[in-house]
Amino acid sequence: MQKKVALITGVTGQDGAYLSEFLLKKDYIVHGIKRRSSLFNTDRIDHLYQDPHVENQNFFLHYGDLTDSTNLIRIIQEVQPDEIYNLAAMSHVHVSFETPEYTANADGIGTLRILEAVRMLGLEKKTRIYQASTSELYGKVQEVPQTETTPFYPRSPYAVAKMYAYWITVNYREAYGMYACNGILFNHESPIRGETFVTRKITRATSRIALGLQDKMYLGNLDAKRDWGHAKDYVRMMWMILQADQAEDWVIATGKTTSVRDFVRMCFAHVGIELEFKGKGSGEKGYIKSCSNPDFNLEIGKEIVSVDEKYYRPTEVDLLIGDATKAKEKLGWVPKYDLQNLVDDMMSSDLKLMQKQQFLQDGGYRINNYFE
Ligand code: NDP
Ligand code: GDR
Repeated sequence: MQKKVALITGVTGQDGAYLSEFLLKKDYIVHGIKRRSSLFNTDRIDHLYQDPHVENQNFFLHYGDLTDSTNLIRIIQEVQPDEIYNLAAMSHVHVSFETPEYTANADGIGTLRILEAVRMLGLEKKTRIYQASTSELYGKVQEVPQTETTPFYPRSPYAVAKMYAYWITVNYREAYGMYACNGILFNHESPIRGETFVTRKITRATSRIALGLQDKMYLGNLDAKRDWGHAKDYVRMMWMILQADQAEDWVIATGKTTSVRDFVRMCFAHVGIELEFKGKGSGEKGYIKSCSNPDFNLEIGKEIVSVDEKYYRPTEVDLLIGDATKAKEKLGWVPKYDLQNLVDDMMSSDLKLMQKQQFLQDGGYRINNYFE
């Protein structure tokens, strides 16, 4: 039987890396589009790299960019994919306020470029398309929990761009009979999550503080609540969405919500440190209440979490909690990880990473300690 061919945009990102692994295990031939960068940007997929000179390769990388339709048309024509996973995006909500036009181009029009390339090449009936839609579409709370029928109210240039992408995907499905779906995925994290998203920022900083490499961490809105799942569970769903009989849109979420403050508490609890928060708003601070781990030389009462208003967003999404009943009933969605497993996975990985950094630093090597 012929192997299925998948094309992944955003292959170097968190989801692109896990999805590549997942599809290769399913015996797919996987093609990924990566951006040209001045330094290597393939850390997350280096373990999948194959020497292009060997035979029977099943993982290929192509240079490209969602802002350039010429490369998309060329690559799609060459690859003739059975499935396209459009994961590429300027995916940072806060940064989208700084680069709104670029975000609209890559995240909004980029999706149109993919759909139109498939149509122009006459692949409408062959190629199935997954669009990485997001719980950010719900924005200002209209309904709790959020489902496939909850109205959208985007609150950032990122979310507005993704709203265009959502509807253009629906439109191409309805207009041209294409198999094109939106996965409305709620936040999903992992040990390879980008370092500037809040969960990874917290797991890295917690590990560094515990090891004595950093004094404290600065965060923005501690009251924001998110429905956090594990990226490994979510990429499996991307694939399941494209295997369904009918092209539809799906919410993928855990159904539980947690504040940023409580996420910080859980991370410190992982290393035996109990935190106490005092104060309100931008004056709120987190202090060490107790420490049961004799390996850490930390002072009880020390301030280790502060709020810095520079991390506040001009408009915020206060509360996300998803209802994935449709995916559970129709696709059999059963996540393997809960929030505690996610925290444990991220914390043990970052503790190891920071121990390595500590070792190098002790040996006189300069460590990048740029934190955003
Ligand atoms: P990442 O930020 O980790 O990865 C984004 C990927 O897109 C990277 O490979 C990046 O390349 C690439 N990229 C960015 N801009 C362009 C461009 N102009 N052309 C081509 N490639 C580009 O995101 P995630 O893996 O976390 O998310 C995957 C997708 O899912 C994104 O579309 C995101 O918006 C969406 N999403 C994510 C959720 C989450 O919680 N993770 C939830 C809901 C939706 P490079 O490595 O070079 O930067
Ligand atoms: P989000 O993720 O905006 O939900 O988008 P992020 O982790 O950036 O923020 C989550 C919440 O935490 C608050 N917050 C901070 N955020 C960051 N990044 N840094 C901080 O210091 C900080 N302090 C508090 C934020 O205000 C926010 O409320 C992610 C991305 O992956 C999107 O691409 C995706 O579409 C959505 O999840 C679902």
